[in-house]
Amino acid sequence: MAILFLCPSKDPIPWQHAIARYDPNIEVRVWPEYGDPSDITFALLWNHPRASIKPFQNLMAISSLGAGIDHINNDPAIPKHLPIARIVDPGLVQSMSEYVLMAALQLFRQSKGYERLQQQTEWQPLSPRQIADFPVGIMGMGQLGHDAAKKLSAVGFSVIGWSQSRKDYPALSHSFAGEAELAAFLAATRILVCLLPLTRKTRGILNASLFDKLQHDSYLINVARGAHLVESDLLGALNAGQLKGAYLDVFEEEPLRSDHPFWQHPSITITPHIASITNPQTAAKQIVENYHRAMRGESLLHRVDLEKGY
Ligand code: NDP
Ligand code: OXD
Repeated sequence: MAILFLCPSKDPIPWQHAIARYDPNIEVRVWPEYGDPSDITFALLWNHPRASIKPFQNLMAISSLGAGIDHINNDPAIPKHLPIARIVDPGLVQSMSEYVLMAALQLFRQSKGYERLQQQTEWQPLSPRQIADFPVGIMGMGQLGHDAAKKLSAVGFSVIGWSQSRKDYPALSHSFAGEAELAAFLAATRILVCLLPLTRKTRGILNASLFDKLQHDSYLINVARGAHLVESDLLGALNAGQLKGAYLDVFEEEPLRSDHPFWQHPSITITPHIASITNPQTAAKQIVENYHRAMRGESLLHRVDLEKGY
C-alpha cells in the first residue's frame, strides 16, 4: 500500500516530509517513478496529465492537493466510484483572505493610479473615495468566501454574498441565493470577488452580460479559476469603461502566455496563481487521516460531490 504523488508542478519533497511527520510508515511514491502500480492505493492529484491515473487499479480514494477539484472532475479517466476529497485548511483560508483584502484595498484606494503618478514623478492627489461607495460582492460563500467576507467587513467594507443556498452570516449585510437572485446581487456590487468552484454551472459565468449588471465603474477580483472568466468579455468591459479594473490570479491557460493582452493592460493586475497555495505543513495531517480512513473503508474528511462538482 502506498500513496502516489501525481502533481507534476509541485515539489514532492516537502510533502513527503510532512506526511512522514504524521505517519513515517506511509510510503509516498512520486509519479512517474511509481514502481508497481498495483501497490498504489491512494493518490494525491494536482494538474495531473489526463488519463495518467489509468494504471492504478487498486486505488481506494483520491485527494486533490488543493481546495479545487476541477482538475479531477474534468478528467474522464477518473473512476466515478472512487471517493474524492479536497483540502480544507485554515492556512489556505487565511492566505486567500489576505489576498482578497489586499486586492480590494488596492482597487478601492487606486494604487495603480498612484503607481503611474510615481513613475511620472507627479505629486497629484486623486479624488478621495468613501468605502461606503464600494460594496464588495462575493460569489461563493464557502470556506474561502465566508472568511474573506469576515475580514473585508472588519476593515469597513459592506459585504454581500451569493451562493447556491442562503447564508446567515453576520459578516454579510445581505445573502443572495441562486440564479434568480444573481442580478440583484450584481446590482448591489461595486467590487466583485469570484470564489466559486469551477463547475458546469459556473464555467464562463464572468461574462459581458454579468458585467453589464454590475454598478458602473466596478472592479473584478478573480481568484477562483481562469475558466470562470470569458477573457475577451473582460477586455471589452474594461475598454468600454463598464469595468474600471481587474485583479486576476487565475487564467484560462496557465502560465499566461507572454503575448497575452492582459499583461500590458493598464487596468489589470496579474499574479501567477498564488492567492493561496496549499501548505504541506498544515495540510498533510488531513491527507494522512484520509489515507487511513480510505484503507479502513471509512468515509473521507472533506469529501466532494462529483455530481455537484464541488
Ligand atoms: P467551497 O466548496 O467551500 O465553497 C463553494 C461555494 O460556492 C459555496 O458557497 C457554494 O454554494 C457556492 N457555489 C457553488 N456553485 C454555485 C453556483 N452554481 N451558484 C452559486 N453559488 C455556487 O469552496 P472553497 O471556498 O474552499 O473554494 C472555492 C474555490 O476557490 C475553489 O474551488 C478553487 O477553485 C478556488 N481556489 C483558488 C485558489 C487560488 O490560489 N487562486 C486557492 C484555493 C481555492 P453553497 O454554499 O450554497 O453550496
Ligand atoms: C486550490 C488552488 O484550489 O490553489 O487550492 O487553486
